[in-house]
Amino acid sequence: MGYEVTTPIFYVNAAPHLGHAYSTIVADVLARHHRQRGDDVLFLTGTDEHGEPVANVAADRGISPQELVDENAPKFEAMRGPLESSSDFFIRTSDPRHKAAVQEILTRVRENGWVYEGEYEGWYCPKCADFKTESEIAEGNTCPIHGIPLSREKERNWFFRLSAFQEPLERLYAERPDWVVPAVRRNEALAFIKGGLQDVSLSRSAISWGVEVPWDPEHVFYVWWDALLNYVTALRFARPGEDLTASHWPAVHVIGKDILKFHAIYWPALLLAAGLELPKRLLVGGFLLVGGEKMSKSKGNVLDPFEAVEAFGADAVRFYLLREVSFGNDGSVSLEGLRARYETELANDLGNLASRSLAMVRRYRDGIVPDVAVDPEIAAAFAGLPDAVAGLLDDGQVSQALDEIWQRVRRLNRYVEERAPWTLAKAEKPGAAGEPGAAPDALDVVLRTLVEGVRSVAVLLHPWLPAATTTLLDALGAPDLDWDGGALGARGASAEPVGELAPLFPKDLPALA
Ligand code: ME8
Repeated sequence: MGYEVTTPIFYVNAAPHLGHAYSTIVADVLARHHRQRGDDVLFLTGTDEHGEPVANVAADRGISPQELVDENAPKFEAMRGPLESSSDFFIRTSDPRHKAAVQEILTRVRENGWVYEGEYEGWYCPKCADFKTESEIAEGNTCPIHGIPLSREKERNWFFRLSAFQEPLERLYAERPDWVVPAVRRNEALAFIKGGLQDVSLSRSAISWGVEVPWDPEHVFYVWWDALLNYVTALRFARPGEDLTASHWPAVHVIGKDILKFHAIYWPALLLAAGLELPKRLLVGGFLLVGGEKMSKSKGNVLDPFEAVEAFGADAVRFYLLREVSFGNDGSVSLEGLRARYETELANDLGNLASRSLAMVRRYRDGIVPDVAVDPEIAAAFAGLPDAVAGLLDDGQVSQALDEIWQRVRRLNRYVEERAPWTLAKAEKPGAAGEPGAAPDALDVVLRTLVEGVRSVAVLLHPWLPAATTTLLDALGAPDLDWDGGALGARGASAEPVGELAPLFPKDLPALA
């Protein structure tokens, strides 16, 4: 089955920070999980290269906007490797193929009767590239997101009849109550719709850096329309020689709460106007905070994803962000917090569990995992786990899904302490294995349960910890990532001994600056 998952496409007038990395990681978790389910995944990310801010920065620097975006887009593309992101395609909105598709789709929207010419006057934030409605204007006529003064702008424009979609959008929200998650964001979008929708500009004539309006070349399309359309235009050229529209649209979108209005209101209206299907889901994340404020370049409080990965590794950064900032909520992040979770959860809870389990099988059974059934108590604790995690992921509960698995990691740690296999080993008489009522059976069960438990959580944790789980599964001689195979007990006996395992999360971390 085709599955498309997207990140927001990033503005290129700033360098990437951990806030940008967050949505990439969430989308990557979903992409990897769906590959494990056997879906044909298209994980799409990219850069949003048009609009006034880019044109302004380029003018300040005395270079062309195209030169500026060519210089900056690779900085976002470069996050892929360090973050272990498995994105399949990186779209850039200055790509001529994207521009041609935008022109074609918006021409169709006009032919369908949803576009007219008029004059617009309103309060405009150049950083949001957005006119603000009355309810969105902060004190002193400033932008509620950027805190900068809004400017009064007036221009002849092409308009999109957003007001005509009031009723269809209300119906969408009534019929698909979980179309936007979490519910707090759904309610926010619905309240905005119920407050009354006004028509919005489709084009701008004050700038020329954008996608030309084909029927009026003095104008370019307003950057948000061009940007939103990336999610469908990319399907035409992401895979050479194929058009993935029929197989992969509609997509699941991962976004931040600051761009809710565009995705939850403008985007479905535009798709309806173009006669296209609506997205499957909008998964809306909160903000990463530093010192109680949104991490952002303008606040000067950004953490560099490349530095964080350099110090702790991609797995740890991915894990930390999703564990610390429950997806959907805001949460504070810091390198100290990252180090703490690295040491307690990754190195101790998971790393130690894996090392000890493999080491004990090697020591007590020459690496051969005993061919016995897993302990029924642990089997009960793991029952239904792959389906439960998949269900949470489908609902956008990416942090809760991780927590479900982590509770099992903790359960296995308690199991080691409860059964104390080292004591069972001492009680074992040489050659006693298999004798009725003898101790070896107990040790066999514990070892088999631990190894199979570690394998099960490794398969299920793969979307969050791709590198460590690959190492671990290789050491177990069980590299298969098939999601259903993540069920406890899904793997039978093997004649091959387990391999050696170097520490998954070494404790010799560099000192923090
Ligand atoms: O909004 N915490 O681009 P962008 C969490 N081009 N997420 C954060 C964050 C933080 N501190 N800072 C930024 C745009 N983000 C548009 C999108 S989509 C068709 C066009 C998230 O580069 C932010 O919420 O300003 C947004 O979802 C994403 O990074 C891109 O931000």
